[in-house]
Amino acid sequence: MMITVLSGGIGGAAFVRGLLDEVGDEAEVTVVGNTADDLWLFGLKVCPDLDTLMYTLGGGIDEERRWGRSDETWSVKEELAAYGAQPTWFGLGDRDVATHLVRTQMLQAGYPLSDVTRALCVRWQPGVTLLPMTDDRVETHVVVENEGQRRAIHFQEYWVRLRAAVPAHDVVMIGIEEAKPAPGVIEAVMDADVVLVPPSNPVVSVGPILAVAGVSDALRTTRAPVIGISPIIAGGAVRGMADQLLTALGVGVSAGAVGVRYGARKTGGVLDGWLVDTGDADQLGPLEEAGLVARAVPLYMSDAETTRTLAADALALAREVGVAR
Ligand code: FO1
Repeated sequence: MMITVLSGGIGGAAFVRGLLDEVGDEAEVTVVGNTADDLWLFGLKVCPDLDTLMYTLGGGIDEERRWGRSDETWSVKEELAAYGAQPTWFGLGDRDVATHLVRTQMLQAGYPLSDVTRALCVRWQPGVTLLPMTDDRVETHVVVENEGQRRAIHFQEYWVRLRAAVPAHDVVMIGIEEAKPAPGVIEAVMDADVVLVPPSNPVVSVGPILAVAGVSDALRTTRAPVIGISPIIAGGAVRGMADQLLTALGVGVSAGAVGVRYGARKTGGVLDGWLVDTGDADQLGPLEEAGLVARAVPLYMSDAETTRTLAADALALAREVGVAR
């Protein structure tokens, strides 16, 4: 069985780990990773969501932070700060810098990001095929207001330096119009038996993937059932800043509103099914009215067992929808 997952960083990586526990070697899993979080820092290309996926699935992640490397040290960061080098707000770990050095060296030698990602995964053996959504440069910037002046700052500055503590007035994906899907991305959606949209941030993680040319059309036409999982539980984001960003886009911060925003394939959207938390069962009505097959199951991924059960629930809904279609 071929399963394709469209994923951001932390939440998506946790879900995929549970999915791999559930399917074992019964399925080939391809993960299309968001690259709009990426940034150039001190001449190095940092790909936070690809690295979070690679480290989490390859056993190198720091389990506390859920980003960056385990057993990390920060000498490079401290030395940069000693020089007064800006920015100082982004956590560059020494082990993590090695990943960015290898990636940057390969990019400068002319390799596309998809080749670089494949090369890095030779070491980490994540147990999935990890594809960047595109080999082209895309960067999410967030429009904030400062003393009456509106300006766009990189998503990482909004999240890491400002902790999303100021309102976002808009979210823009620089370069998305020119971005082409990376090799294998469209095929991964079209040839899948199941496509899953995990509880990643719908605005800055899944949104960019859907905005890459051809991806949403592939989701609308694939024979595979497409099942999504709400990143919002009881009106709040489980982690990160999805609430601020959904509000910026005028989307309600609820499992129902996010499901309706993705939309049902039968009405031009990208999903067949949508899982909400048991506590949000009141949202099932509007979701069904919007054409989605919606179910309420425990969504909170508190440990390996609950995450594996969530993955099993998503696959069960895929089977139910697959038969129905
Ligand atoms: N998140 C933080 O909250 N603080 C950091 O200093 C930080 C550094 C960092 C370095 C490498 C990397 O791959 C991820 C990093 N993240 C950090 C997470 C990053 O902001 C992610 O893009 C978000 O967590 C959204 O996925």
